[in-house]
Amino acid sequence: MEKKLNIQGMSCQHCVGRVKKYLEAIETVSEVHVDLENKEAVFNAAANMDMETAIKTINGFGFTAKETS
Ligand SMILES: [Cu+2]
Repeated sequence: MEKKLNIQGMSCQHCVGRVKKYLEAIETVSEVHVDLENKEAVFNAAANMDMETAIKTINGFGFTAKETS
């Protein structure tokens, strides 16, 4: 299913790459698109994906992530 995260604090393509690489490494995640301008990550994931851990990890990078769908 499609998941969306609003991610505040990304300032350049390096930030985007960091989030993208992390999400792509999650087993059930595919089709990751991270958009700097829209401050958004859109991807496909299993319904039972551990979103809480993903958000905590992204926040650990210094960003502020919030699930929007
Ligand atoms: Cu950056």
